Amino acid sequence: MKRLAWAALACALQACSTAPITPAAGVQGIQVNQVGFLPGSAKWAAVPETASGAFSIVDANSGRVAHRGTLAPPRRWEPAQEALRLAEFSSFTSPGEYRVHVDGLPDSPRFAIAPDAYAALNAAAIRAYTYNRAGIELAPQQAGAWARTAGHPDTRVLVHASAAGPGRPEGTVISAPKGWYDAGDYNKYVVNSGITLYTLLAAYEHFPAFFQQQSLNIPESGNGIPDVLNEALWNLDWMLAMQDPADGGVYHKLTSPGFDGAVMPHQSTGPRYVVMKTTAATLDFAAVMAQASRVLAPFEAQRPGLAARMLVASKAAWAWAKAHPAVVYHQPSDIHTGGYDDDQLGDEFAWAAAELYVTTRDDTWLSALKLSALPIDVPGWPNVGSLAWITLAQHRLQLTPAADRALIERRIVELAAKLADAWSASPYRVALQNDDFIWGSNAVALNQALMLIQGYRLTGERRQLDAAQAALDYVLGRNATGSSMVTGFGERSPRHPHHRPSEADGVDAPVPGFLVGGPYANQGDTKGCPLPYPSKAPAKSWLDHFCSYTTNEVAINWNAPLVYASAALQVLTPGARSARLSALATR
Ligand SMILES: [Ca+2]
Ligand SMILES: [Ca+2]
Repeated sequence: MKRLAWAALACALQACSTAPITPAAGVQGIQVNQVGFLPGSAKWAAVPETASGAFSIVDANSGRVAHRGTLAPPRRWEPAQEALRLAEFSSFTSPGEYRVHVDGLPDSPRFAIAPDAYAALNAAAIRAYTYNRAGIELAPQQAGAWARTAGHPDTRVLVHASAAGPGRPEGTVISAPKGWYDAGDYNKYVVNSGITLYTLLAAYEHFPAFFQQQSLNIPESGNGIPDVLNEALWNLDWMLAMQDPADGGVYHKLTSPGFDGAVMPHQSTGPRYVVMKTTAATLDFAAVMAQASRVLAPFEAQRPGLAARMLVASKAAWAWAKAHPAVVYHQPSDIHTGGYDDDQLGDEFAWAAAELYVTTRDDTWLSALKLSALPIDVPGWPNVGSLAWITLAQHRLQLTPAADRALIERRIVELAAKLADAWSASPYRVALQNDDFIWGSNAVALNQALMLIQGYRLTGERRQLDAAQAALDYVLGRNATGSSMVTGFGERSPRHPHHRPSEADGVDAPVPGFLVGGPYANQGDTKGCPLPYPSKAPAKSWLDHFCSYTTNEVAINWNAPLVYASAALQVLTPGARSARLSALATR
């Protein structure tokens, strides 16, 4: 996600005018999660209001009717500016491949009911990070059609004037290899890495058994470290190099001066810079390194000394931030890439303190946390206070006596209840409201799921799990665009994401496993796009075209809650396969 307007740059390039367009739809079809459901999932579809009163679930291959139900009365869902009727079939649990049928309408896209319904989705959502790795060749045996040459070794990176210090004057050459391309561009940003790594590491910390049995066919597979952690390490290793060893401060980003055109990574060869140390980047670094030190401690044999080094790095970063508590990012005049500027830093201080506290069990950090004054809400890259709450709740049974465990549980449960209420009241059965259709709205839905799942893990209240399921349904096709929002998943899914490798690789299908940003009410890129949005309705403001960087870009922080939610629902949803993993999950 970028705050910069890069329409002019992205769409002045030839790439905007070439690709064929999947009609994005003024969809009047049946909307359903196109990946599908676990047998025990709550199951909903949405049907246009004109439909008759009955629906059926039909076998996708034979056409045989497998289940019959009655449509709920039509209700208007404001974000889509239309009325729909809901079809609930939660009681139907037979594994198979199905479509929703309503007389007079085309059948819905195909979906599955399967005990491992989200296993492939989860694997692909993690492998999307592998595809976005800097500094590595992707071999055909691992990357298939999307194999590519290495780009951006980042072993000779220049210290920008804004980042110069006594030990490293402007122009000093440093090495900061590996890391993930942040989004559809080829730059690497510490702030957005913060919430991204947090969410991936939390997924592992909360559901270790699920990830321990997963093999992703990535370059490190089989090395004794679960692959989700191997993938996280690719970016953690880069981040360690973003800290100035002289003072503990952390550079805000590693970037080209401007955005590249639609080229492959190895074709982007200009100079790269580390730019400006900031308080936000340094605190996000401190938080993630304290968390990673804890999560990676069991893998001392594979990475000797790493966990200890991360904790030292975290404390050094904290010390720099305390001494420089309000250094906000200001874009230098010769740098034009993403800003990720954030001038509200209380949440970053709290999150870093929480991770240091849980990892060290030292009450000094608990005092620094100022817990009673810390708000809780649906998180996003500039709004990370909730990550502190999640970590404290996860470790609530091991905290020191000074911690207010009741407060920690209450705050999580209050937010989850509020979100579940919004889901219950929604005519469309999603927690999203009209003003949630911001840049990256699909990740808003999934971060709502993240918080609902935390509530469910504390209360066991089924409606909190079902509301989280609804958020996953939403990004997988039960939405007003009628399309899945994850590349490669669903009969209708994004074909032209704002993702340079997908645009430039000559492969018809986009790189799979990426969540696109999704509907954005402001439709901020219309000037650069050769075709109009299908509707003014907030929930339909999505364009499956490379030009639409505000609705069809990919980003590491958006995929992370997809990884979390798909794993959590696979593990926590009552049912045969999940029960075993649920018993093994840390509660
Ligand atoms: Ca903030
Ligand atoms: Ca392509």
